Amino acid sequence: NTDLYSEMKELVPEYQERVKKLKKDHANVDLGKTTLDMVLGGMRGMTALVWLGSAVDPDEGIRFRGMTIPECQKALPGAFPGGEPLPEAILWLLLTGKIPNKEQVDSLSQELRRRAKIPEYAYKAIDALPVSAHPMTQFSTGVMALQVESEFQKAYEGGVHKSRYWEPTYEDSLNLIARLPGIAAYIYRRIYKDGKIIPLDDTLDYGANYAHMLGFDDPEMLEFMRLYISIHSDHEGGNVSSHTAHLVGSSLSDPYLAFAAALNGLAGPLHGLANQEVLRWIRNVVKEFGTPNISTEQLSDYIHKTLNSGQVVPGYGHGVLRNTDPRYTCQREFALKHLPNDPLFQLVSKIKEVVPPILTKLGKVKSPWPNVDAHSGVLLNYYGLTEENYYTVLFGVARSIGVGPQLIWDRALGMPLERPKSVTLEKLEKLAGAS
Ligand code: NMX
Ligand code: MLT
Repeated sequence: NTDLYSEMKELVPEYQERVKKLKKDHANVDLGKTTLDMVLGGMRGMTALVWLGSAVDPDEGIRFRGMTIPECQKALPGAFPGGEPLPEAILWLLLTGKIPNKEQVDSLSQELRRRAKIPEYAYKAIDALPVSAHPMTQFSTGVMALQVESEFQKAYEGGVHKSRYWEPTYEDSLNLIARLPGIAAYIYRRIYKDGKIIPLDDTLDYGANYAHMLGFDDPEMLEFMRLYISIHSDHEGGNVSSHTAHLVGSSLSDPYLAFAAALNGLAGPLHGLANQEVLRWIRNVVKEFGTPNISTEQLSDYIHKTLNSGQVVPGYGHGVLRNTDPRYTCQREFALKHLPNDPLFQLVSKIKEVVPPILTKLGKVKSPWPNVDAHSGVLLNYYGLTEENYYTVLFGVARSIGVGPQLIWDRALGMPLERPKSVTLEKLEKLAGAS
């Protein structure tokens, strides 16, 4: 099939059968116990979700449908031979589990462009906010405005049978993914440029078009955007944004409502906002010493100053990873290839040498290594996207490519309302024998 929907139509019954069999024959398989530590510790290590698109190994990092980032870079079609994977290819892979060919990816590119029309009132909803509103607030508002056109909501009101929920969910998810770059670019141009919309270019792929609508046309920047969107798309199901989308979607809220909620989680500094915080932190280092070319001692002093004032070092540590994030590594490789002499890139490399031993010495940080956010800012800055408050919007556009497919599968597989049990503190003390 060159068409994604036809591919899904074939896959859905097969997956439904697999889930039915699991539930029928293996319902009581033990997936590990729940400890008090997990309940008080943000559910770390508790297996509680199924997520089809990707999984994170603590040491090795992300695999998209079983494939590492270097494997994706090799196997997935790019804009040109040897180019970075196209976000459309990642979308196809995450949704179907299959590696698309160039024809399939091109047809999906075209489909996304066809779906990209943004209603006028979505711009107006954003315009109702002051320009000073944080870009993520404007983004979440824009997504809420897009919800007016939800196919799922219409179908539900029209009494659609539950076996067909996935179909309007597919429509909404694809429309949402298609429209996000336009909404996101409008916000950028409204806040930082002349406010004029740059129309979609019918010859460009998804990542390149987003860069183009922001106002960037340097082929290297277009290539970085393809890589950026691909690697930020998915990070299994338990991260705050993905989990939020799944949770909200489980009440049969449509994909727009679920994704707006996900964005509000992504906007937190311990999650997606960290990329903004990283560049701000790096700029503050440069401001403090008057140059990016600083000694290890100076950097070490600055890190201690951050820690002593009760703040985290942004871009370091992770809830699951216990090693350098491969998303950091592939951005580093991109930088080594395209901007090896950039002073801020060199500072980022130095930070990677100095931060981990200091965090390790604290004795409580489970992973002292850099995560994805430690690197993206200096690359964006190099290509002229210097406004760090905007960075989480880019992350948000990318995350729709991971969240959308799972919402489709949630509905196709009849995933139920998510409703875990909570306990009171008194009950917890009683269960622990501490009262
Ligand atoms: N700088 C200073 N302290 C840290 C850091 C860090 N980078 N990372 C963890 N810690 C502290 C953490 O605050 C906690 O302290 P306390 O017990 O006093 O509350 C202690 O170490 C144990 O935390 P962990 O179990 O290692 O980490 P946890 O799983 O709770 O949190 C993060 C994970 C990512 C929230 C945490 O590492 C962090 O705050 N990192 C900096 C912010 C960041 O880069 N976030 C982006 C994550 C990736 N993303 O895009 O979402
Ligand atoms: C993500 O990409 O969502 C972050 O690395 C956070 C996480 O996985 O918890």
